[in-house]
Amino acid sequence: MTVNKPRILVARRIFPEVVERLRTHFEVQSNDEDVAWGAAELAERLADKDGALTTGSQRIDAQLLAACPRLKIVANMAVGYNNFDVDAMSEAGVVGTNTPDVLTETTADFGFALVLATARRMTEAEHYLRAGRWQHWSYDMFAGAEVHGSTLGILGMGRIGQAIARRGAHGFGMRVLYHNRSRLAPEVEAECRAAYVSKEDLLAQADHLVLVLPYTAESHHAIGAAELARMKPTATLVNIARGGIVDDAALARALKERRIAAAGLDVFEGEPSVHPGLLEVPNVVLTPHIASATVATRLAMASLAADNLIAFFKEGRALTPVPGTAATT
Ligand code: 8YV
Repeated sequence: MTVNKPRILVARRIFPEVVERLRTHFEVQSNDEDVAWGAAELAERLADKDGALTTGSQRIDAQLLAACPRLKIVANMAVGYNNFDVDAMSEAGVVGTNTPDVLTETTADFGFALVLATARRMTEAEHYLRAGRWQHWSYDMFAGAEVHGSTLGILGMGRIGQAIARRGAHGFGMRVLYHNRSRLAPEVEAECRAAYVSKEDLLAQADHLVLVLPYTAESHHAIGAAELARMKPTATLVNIARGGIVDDAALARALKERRIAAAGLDVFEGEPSVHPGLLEVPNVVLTPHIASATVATRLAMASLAADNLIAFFKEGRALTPVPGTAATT
C-alpha cells in the first residue's frame, strides 16, 4: 500500500538544501523563481496543500483559509507573524509557527549597527565621499552624536530588545531605559542593566531610541508626530521591528525639519515601497529589511521552519507554535 505524503507549498525561494530535506518527507511545490504571488494565486496554489512554508510577506487570513480546506500548518520563516490572522487560523484549526531565538543575536547586532551608523552619520558621509565632495578636513565634518555613555531607549523588550540592551550596557557603557507591555523580572532587568520607564519618559530621555516591538493593531503608529515631538532634537530613532509601527510621513517631516537628529530604518510602511520623503532627507540610514540577514541565521530560520513542518506531520506536534494557534495535529 502506498501512503500519500503530505503536500507542502514553499511560498518563496529558500535554501535548496532545506527544500531537498523537505522533499525526503513531503511532496513539495516550491516557488523557485521567487515570483511574488498575489493573494488569489497563493490561495490557488495552497488549495490542495496540507502545509506551507511562508515568509513574512504572505498573508494568512480567513479568506485564504476558506479556500484551503486541507491546510493544517503554516510555518513562517520569521519571528514576527503579523502576516497571520491568528484568530482566523485558530478558528480553522490551522497551526502557525515562527522562528524565535535563532535570529535574536544576529538581529540585535544589526540593530546596534544601525544605532552606530545613524548616530555617526556613516552612510551620509559615504555618499559625500563617493560623490567626490571630500576636499579637506574640517572640525565639524559629519560630527554626530556620542553612542558610548549615552542613554539607550528600547521600546519592546522581548528577546531582541534584551540582546540590544546587553550590547548597549555591557559593551558601550550606556544607561539603558526600556518600556514594554509588561515589566521584566528583576533578575532580567539586572542582567540587561535596564530600567523600566513610562513610554513618555522613554521618549523624553533616550539619546538613541530603538523599536523592537511586534506589529499589532495597538502598536500601529506607536511613533507618530506627537511622540517624535517628545524626543530630544539631538536624538536618533532606529526601527528594526515592522513598518507601520512608525508613521513614516510624520518621521520624514520630523527629519526634514530636524526635530530629531537622524533615523536608521530597516522596515517601512508598505515596503518594499519607501515613503518618498525619507528618500529625500540626508539624515536617515535606509536598509531593505535585512536585520536577520546573515547566511548562518537565514539558514537556521529556514531549517527551523522546515523542522516545524516535519515535527508536526511526523510527531504530531509543532516545535515553536505561535501562541493562540493550536500546537498539535
Ligand atoms: C525576516 C523578520 O527576514 O523574522 C522576522 O520577523 O522580520 C525577518 O527576520 C522577514 O520577516 C522575512 O520572513
